[in-house]
Amino acid sequence: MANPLHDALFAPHLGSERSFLAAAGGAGGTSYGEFLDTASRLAHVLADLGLTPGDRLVAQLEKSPMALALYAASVMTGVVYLPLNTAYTAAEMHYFLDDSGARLLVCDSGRAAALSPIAAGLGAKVLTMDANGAGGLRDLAAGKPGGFSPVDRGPNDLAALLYTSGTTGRSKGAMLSHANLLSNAEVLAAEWRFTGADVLLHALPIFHTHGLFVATNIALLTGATMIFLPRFDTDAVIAALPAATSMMGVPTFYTRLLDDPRFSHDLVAHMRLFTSGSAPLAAETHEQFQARTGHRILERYGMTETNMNTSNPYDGPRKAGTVGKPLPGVELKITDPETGATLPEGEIGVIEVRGPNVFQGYWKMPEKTAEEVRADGFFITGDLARTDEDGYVVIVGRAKDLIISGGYNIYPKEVELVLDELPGVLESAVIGVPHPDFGEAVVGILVPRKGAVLDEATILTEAGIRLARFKLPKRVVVVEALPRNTMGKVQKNLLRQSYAKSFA
Ligand code: MLC
Ligand code: AMP
Repeated sequence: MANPLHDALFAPHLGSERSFLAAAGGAGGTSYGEFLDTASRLAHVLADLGLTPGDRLVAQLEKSPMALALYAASVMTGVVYLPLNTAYTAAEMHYFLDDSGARLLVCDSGRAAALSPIAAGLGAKVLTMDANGAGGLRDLAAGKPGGFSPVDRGPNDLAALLYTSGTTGRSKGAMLSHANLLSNAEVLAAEWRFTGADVLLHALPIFHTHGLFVATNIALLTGATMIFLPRFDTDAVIAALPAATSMMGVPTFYTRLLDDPRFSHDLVAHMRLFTSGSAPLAAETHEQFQARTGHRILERYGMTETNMNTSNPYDGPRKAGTVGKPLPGVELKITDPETGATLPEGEIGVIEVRGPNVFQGYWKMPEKTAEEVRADGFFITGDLARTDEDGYVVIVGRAKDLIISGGYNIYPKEVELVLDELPGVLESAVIGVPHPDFGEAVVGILVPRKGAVLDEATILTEAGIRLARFKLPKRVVVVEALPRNTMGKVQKNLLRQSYAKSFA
């Protein structure tokens, strides 16, 4: 019998009293044994509800040890775990529940009234779980035994389905297998020298690859402890740093810390490692960080579809403005976007990657998979880059029309589709512009219908019924017409130039 993720991440820790999820001071919290005991009880609930291997479980949950245990329970039962951003609206949730064919939705009790009718209409059961773990799911779990025999799974069986927004405005479910997740955790743990002595400060959300897989799977694999903060809060992170050895963050974490005078050399002198990813880390931030703390942030590059692809070295030079070299086992090439031919060193093209980390394709979208994964297994990332003289990858832009704000991806098309439907709006263009806190921020440029008067507050309120708050424009501009080229295509580059200083 085998279950790759269970065998590598959970089995070694069954019954262990070692600390897994620590409170802010680095002590107390949940031991490995307690965590796996909870996960086993949850696994019994899932099995008793009739969920079978391959069924999808949607979790829209505040970050908590119980929410993390639900991921572990899904692995144990072979159920495919599908975590979703707590910011998603009911309309967005409808899409994910429907597209994934979810059998079970687990959500906060405060959201159950809004989501239950949607789930019921789609044939999914609903159970509640609050930030403190309380709710219908825990009540059911309380009566179950603490051990669970994991369901047999092969390396290519799915462990998770993570939705990632798409150019067309329709999100795609990236199918991630046991082997995809485990191979990446093994490589990263070794490359970044994680051991059971590490205390990882975890302030990321757990509904994305970064917080759920990169951070959590490495900790589980190596027996490390995580200081498990509910979210990134500068005060809480500064209070927790003295007990930590390492931290993983998006660039906004680091710019916020650098803005705080309490974030000093002495505060982090004992730290072993800071990593950054999910969005570009400005070379300036990297240098400021070193000047303040003496540490060089280790920047790496990944994607939902591929897990992590490249990393700056633990021991060698960590070059600001680069994402390092391909990880062991990952093949990377820079290709001509038109022809797919591999380009010589130094030329700018699209990053393509192949390896055990690369996903199994998009859920129920074979045509999308075929567009983005070549027959020989290389995945076309849509990121534009070149390699430098040492083979380090320098990301210079994106071939895809994507905005990355505070580490969250927003496809302009999805926002434009919602804006275009609002009363009084003739058409819209959504762009990303530089933002001091989020790296990039969404700006919506709207053209009113003849005679209509558009008001920013009303636009945002109405769009907010459909779209998660992080996708909403941070600024709305009303113009008479959008700039177009001779083919009639909106010239977003001109708009980006015009509004580049919106948040300067
Ligand atoms: C929150 N808001 C955002 C936002 N986060 N707006 C744009 N972009 C974001 N990322 C909204 C809030 O709803 C609020 O709106 C307003 O902005 C101010 O919120 P805040 O209190 O300042 O935000 P905060 O809660 O502090 O969150 C900011 C953050 C968070 C950066 C800490 O977004 C975060 O943890 N990001 C990490 C994302 C992540 O893990 N990405 C990994 C993806 S995996 P209003 O209207 O209510 O005032 C991946 C692959 C890889 O990319 O390589 O890792
Ligand atoms: P997601 O779809 O949320 O997984 O986001 C993946 C995208 O984030 C990649 O395609 C890149 O565009 C971007 N990304 C991740 N890490 C980095 C990085 N270190 N530097 C620049 N962009 C990054």
